[in-house]
Order: sequence, then structure tokens, then C-alpha cells
Amino acid sequence: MRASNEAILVIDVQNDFCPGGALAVAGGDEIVAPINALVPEFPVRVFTQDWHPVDHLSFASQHDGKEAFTTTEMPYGTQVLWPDHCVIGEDGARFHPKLDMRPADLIIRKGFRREIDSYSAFFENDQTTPTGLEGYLRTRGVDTVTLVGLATDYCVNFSAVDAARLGFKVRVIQSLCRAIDLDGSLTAAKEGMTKAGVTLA
Ligand code: VGL
Ligand code: ZN
Repeated sequence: MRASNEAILVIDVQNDFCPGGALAVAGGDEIVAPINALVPEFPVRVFTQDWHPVDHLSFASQHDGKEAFTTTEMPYGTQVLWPDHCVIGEDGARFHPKLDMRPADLIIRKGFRREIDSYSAFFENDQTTPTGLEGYLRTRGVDTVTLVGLATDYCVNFSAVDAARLGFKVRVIQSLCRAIDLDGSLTAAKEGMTKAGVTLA
């Protein structure tokens, strides 16, 4: 068991991000078994769940004439438009059936407001609305976080950079993540994480 100041954040290991899902990440299911093996080593375990209303504004389907994987301008900045995914209550939003959820201390849902997406486990995409995770971690005495999950270049990246910005020591285990890699987003994410002080293990 690791020291009591260490948490693991398991990001969005859900059906829609795995092969066969609506926003499938190549090899997304390969990380499930090794994540199951790693989680119990940590005294604090948090899982995140992308959780969108059916008419979420990050869905291309909500924007007339817009295709998935293009972008639009939202009040908080540029937003990638995604295929409908992780719809509240649907199968695609469930955790991968082989992901062991028994060790989870906390499941944090994000992206549940129609008007705003939330890649990060800490802040919604306006970068100011908190999810409450910071307070949870601090009140449990955590100052060091390890991230694994999906996708490296979106939700893992934004969560890791926010954690570093908040003053946590942050490590991303790259072999336990998989990327969407849209227009060089993986390279940009790695650069951004390194610049923010995240250790890419
Ligand atoms: C994610 C795109 C849209 C992710 C979530 O989990 O990385 N990416 N929603
Ligand atoms: Zn999403």
C-alpha cells in the first residue's frame, strides 16, 4: 500500500470510450485489467464518469449542419463537437463491465450540465466551475495523484494539468491510458502536461 497522501484517479473507463462504443478510443479496453491490479495499492481511489444529458451541447447532433470532430465557439471558448456519447442512464455511459468498481471510494460525474462540457475532473471547461474533487482530496490528506484512463489527450490531460495547477504532485502512467489523437492532440497534450509539471511515467 502506498502512503496515505496518495490518490489514484481512474478517468472515464466507460463503454463509449472502448472499442464498439460511440467515441471509441483504440485499445481502450486493454487498460482495464492492469488498472484493476493497480487501484488497490492506493489508499484513496477516485473514478470519474463522463455523464451527459441527451441534448448536451458538446454533441455535434445539437448543432445544425455540424459534423462530429469539428469545433464550435462556446461562451467559454472553442469546443470540439463529439458524437453523442456517455448519455445519462444509457449503456455507453456505464463503466467497462470488467472494470472493478468495488475499490472505488468516490465516483465523480462530470459534463452533466447541457451548456458546458467538462473534460477535467476538477473544473468544467470554463476552467472556473469546480467539481468539488479538490476539496475531497484535500480533506482526505491527499497531495499526490496518479492518473490513468481515457482519453490521454482530453480528460486525462485536462485533469492532470488542473491537478498540477492546484498544487498537487501529478503523475500520468502513459501505458495505462489511451488517446483519441485528433489533429495532433496527443503531442500537444504531452507538451502541455510536461510544461505544467506533470510527470509522464
Ligand atoms: C472525453 C471527449 C468527450 C474523455 C470525454 O473522456 O477524454 N473526451 N468527452
Ligand atoms: Zn464527454
